[in-house]
Amino acid sequence: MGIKSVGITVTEHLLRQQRETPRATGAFTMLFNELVVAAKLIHRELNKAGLNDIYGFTGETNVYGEKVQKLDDYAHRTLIRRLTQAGQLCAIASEEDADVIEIPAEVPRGPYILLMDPLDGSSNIDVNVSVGTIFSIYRRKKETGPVTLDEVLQKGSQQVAAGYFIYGSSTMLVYSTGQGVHGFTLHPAIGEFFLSHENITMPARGRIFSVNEGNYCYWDEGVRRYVDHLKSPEVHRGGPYTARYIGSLVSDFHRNLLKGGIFMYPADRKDPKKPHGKLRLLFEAAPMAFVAEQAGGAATDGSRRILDLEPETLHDRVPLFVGSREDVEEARRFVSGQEPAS
Ligand code: P6P
Repeated sequence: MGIKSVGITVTEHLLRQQRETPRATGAFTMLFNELVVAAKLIHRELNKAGLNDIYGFTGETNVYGEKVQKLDDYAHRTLIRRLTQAGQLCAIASEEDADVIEIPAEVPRGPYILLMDPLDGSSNIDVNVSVGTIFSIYRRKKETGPVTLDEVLQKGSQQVAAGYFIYGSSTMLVYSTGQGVHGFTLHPAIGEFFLSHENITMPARGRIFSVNEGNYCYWDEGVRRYVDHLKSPEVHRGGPYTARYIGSLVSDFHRNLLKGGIFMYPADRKDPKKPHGKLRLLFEAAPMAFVAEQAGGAATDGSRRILDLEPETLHDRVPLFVGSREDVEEARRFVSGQEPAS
């Protein structure tokens, strides 16, 4: 993209990328524009959440047995409604639904599959902490016919696009289609996302680590030694890293994307039903890994590259170490036991 493009809208940005993509039909641009509309609607509801009865719970529980926040449900339904009418999808999978949502045959369909976490970090809504929508877009493997589960269970390296909306002090979109990572900020009075962070690159090494140390006693030895290392006075001769943990993946990831550092959700022995940690491969780890790598960072499960992992089920959980590539590599050495005990 030649001329300095800070300040263009996300639609203009998409159209420029479309013009530079051989055989592009505009289907992806149409799909993405509906994703943006859905995010604007979610932004609006979130910003008045304290003023109507949209706080709190629906009384239902999701596939993970977690209580469903009313705003979770609103975000889920809004995304499905808007993305379905885009006419470019053949299937949607949501962290909030146990099974793949197939687009009805009578609705215009397309070659894309959307995977989403409609409102990640929603347990923070009632205490006014930033939350986000995480999305991942794949192309189906077959040309026609009903979508099969194996078409949805693709490796993260097959993503056509991935990114997130973060509803914070401002609402931002950060996304990549494999041509770098770009950030757009919503101008609420105009209702447009304007390019504000072109070609985001993550520092090779940071000085921030993000992890829930409340799980320390449940971690494996290598993870404990790594976190102890980051807190020790001599680490990298610069003294201890800074601890920053919001408890909202999109917020913790976004800060580290811009400033450098590492986010971890290691496997832990806290819940025998979740031996691989809490985060979901398809709905959280893979899209964040795609963005991180496109920004020059890295993402592993402690040893393997996240984008190489073959999903076995729609709701696979996976340990996640994501952020500055030198930090992620150092974590891998500790977790694998290659780093000598100090
Ligand atoms: P914990 C939010 O529920 C979430 O899925 C991520 O956004 C966040 O990083 C993580 O869980 C926080 O989990 O166990 O530290 O509260």
